[in-house]
Amino acid sequence: MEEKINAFMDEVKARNGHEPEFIQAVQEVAETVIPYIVKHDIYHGKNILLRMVEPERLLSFRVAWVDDDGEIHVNRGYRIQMNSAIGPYKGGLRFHPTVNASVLKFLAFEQVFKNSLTTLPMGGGKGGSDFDPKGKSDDEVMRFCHAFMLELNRHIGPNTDVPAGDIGVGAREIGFLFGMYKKIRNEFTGVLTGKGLSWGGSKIRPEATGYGTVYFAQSMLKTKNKDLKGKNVVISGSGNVAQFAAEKVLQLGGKVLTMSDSGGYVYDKDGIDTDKLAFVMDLKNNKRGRISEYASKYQSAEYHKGKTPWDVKCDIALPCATQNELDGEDAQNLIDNGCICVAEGANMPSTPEAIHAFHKAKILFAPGKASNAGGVATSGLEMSQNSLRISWTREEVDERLQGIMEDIHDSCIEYGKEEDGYCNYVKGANIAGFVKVADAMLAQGVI
Ligand code: NDP
Ligand code: 2IT
Repeated sequence: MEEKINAFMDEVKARNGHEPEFIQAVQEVAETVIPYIVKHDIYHGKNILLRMVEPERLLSFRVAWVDDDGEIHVNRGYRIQMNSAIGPYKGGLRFHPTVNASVLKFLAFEQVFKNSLTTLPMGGGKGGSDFDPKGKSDDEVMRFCHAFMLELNRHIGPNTDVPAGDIGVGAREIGFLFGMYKKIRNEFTGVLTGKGLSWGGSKIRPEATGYGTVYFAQSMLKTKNKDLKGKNVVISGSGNVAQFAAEKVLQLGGKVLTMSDSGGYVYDKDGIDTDKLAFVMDLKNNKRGRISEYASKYQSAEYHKGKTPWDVKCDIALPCATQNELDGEDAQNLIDNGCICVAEGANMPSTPEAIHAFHKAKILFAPGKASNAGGVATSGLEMSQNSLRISWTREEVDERLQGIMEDIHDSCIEYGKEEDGYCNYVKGANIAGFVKVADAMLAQGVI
């Protein structure tokens, strides 16, 4: 088996050798899915995984824009249309200086499996730019978004490809992007998700990724007859996903000890309660400040510059910032400190060494493509509401979100439960996600 996996990976590396994040994401899938393919005649010998690692289309384009001082800047824009076997391409846009083809291909690849897991008819895609929104004025961000959509508009559409937010792309950016799409195409359609509530957005979409991650953690804990009540929770990040993960943890009776950004983390021994979380939301979403300001405001908190929060003793860890933010040593720290459950809010935040350590210690570990799927699932619900030209209540959307997260958990158990009863959620998510897409690809022939 190892030989088969290595042969496959050699081929992937030969074509994509300069793309480490993409190779990392493919390796994890290959290790869990190839053994399944070999055992199932309908998939064996069809090169399905080889077809899945090649994007259906990879677009790269120039984005030129003018700053407030009249200076001209050039950024690179991308859209990776990875797989449309089960629905229109669907996935976020990331604006961050680290964005490149490797990062977006890993995200688009994971998105294919994640979207399949949601049970909704969505293919996988991802896009973005190396543009850095930090330190830019609202007008500069608007001009950049308009310039970006000037090109992107010809490649997307409500039945073709439906982008949304990701790192650096939130409500403000989606508004500017939607405005330009509508202007150029002269149509009001659900071409983006994460829209404002008064112009086609869905209730609960801003909350969905963070809430969904905590719902998933709750389902995992339930298999051990445990819940979130009274549990100490360490969260990384302080953006969209981290904020609403924290909110749901508080609602379910847990205590949030940390939040972070790329500068460092804050540890509040008294816990980040609802009022303090409101401060973080205002700081990050309106003032666009740094998490270090939390420690200046609250005396119960310490700021750890340049550090990640994984050495803080906790029961549950929710990495909600970015890829590869939690390595093997961090994982060992968490395990040694008694952590029983890790649910990824971010995409691929744990390195392969970290995942290996979690599995070895047999603690509950959920990969992002399962536990953070609530965001894109609620995007799928936004698409349905747009098509029907109606909007569901908060309660209706939240109920559907909870149902979808439970279904994803069930799928992981179905395909991931091992002989000793331990659930390998990585294996479960990869195989369950694969099966639906592979069946559709087989039905549609070699294209
Ligand atoms: P935001 O831009 O709202 O927040 C990102 C957070 O992560 C910020 O606190 C940011 O700090 C921190 N961060 C970003 N890059 C780094 C880095 N290199 N090192 C340390 N910290 C970093 O993004 P989201 O909350 O939307 O996204 C967070 C993660 O969740 C990403 O992995 C994303 O792909 C994933 N995700 C998002 C979904 C969504 O619906 N938005 C859905 C599913 C997954 P700083 O401000 O200093 O940059
Ligand atoms: O990684 C993700 O799932 C997202 N950034 C959300 C994608 C979406 O289309 O809502």
